[in-house]
Amino acid sequence: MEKAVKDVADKYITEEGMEDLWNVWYSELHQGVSGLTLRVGKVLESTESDFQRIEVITNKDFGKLLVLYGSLMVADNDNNAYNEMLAHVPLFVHPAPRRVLIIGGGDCGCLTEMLKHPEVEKITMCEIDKKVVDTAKVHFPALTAGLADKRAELLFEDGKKYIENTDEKFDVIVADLSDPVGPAADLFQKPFHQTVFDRLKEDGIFVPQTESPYFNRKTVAALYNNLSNIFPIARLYTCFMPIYPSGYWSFTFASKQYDPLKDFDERRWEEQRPETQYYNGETHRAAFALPQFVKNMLGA
Ligand code: SPD
Repeated sequence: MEKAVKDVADKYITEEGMEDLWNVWYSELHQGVSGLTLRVGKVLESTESDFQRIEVITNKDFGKLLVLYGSLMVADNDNNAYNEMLAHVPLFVHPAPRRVLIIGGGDCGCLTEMLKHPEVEKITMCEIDKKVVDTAKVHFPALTAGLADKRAELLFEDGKKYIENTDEKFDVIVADLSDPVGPAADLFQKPFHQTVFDRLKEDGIFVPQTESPYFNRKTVAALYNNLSNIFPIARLYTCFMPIYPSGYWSFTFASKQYDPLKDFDERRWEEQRPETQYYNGETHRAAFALPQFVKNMLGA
């Protein structure tokens, strides 16, 4: 008998270091050369809708994460900045935001945030992909809580068709979109923005998410340029979102009358103080202070 075999002959046989070999990583590349990597705890969903792949995974730092077409959308521990800045910035500037439209918004986080405003009488959310909302209801109940509010109307249809065909006029419209790819791409184009302008009341405000000022420079600049050509007031603002490319994200405040700083109703915010994690009077103002490289990019 060889010596190695003799040594283990009467021992309990086990292989050290194989107790837990789960070593699954989520990796999202930005333009193929750099990106964000997360160690996956569990894969809770992996499916496809008529429009896109849908995944829900878990990670120790971020909790549950929703991934659409391989791109991180929301996480338990990283959604507040995006949803709150998209929701509260226009709603604390408009003096009477009664009628609101959300284009997209499938995880419902923005809807739930906007419903914290008592002035809001009705919010229509027009989302093309019912499966995203159904998935969010199962895995992100805190984000979808607003669906139980009588003021929320949920439509499953193409936001572009909806806005082209509705006769309604809105005080505030937000575009809570994924990225300018696939079915959402039309919602980043100038003709859509012109239709949004036409569907706003005479003092209406439009806020779309406008991508990363670092990784999506051309897109950010083109969106800003288009919106500046349509709306009398267009101001870019930003927030910190670790799960999005570069962690630095932008929105554009496009408005017929109101200025996001001069007309910010800070007193109303002080009185109401909806429960938030990121938004407050200071972050509202600070979000419009832009680094020089972003100003240069916008020609602002
Ligand atoms: N690349 C990810 C960009 C996501 C921006 N919008 C997310 C919408 C979540 N409601």
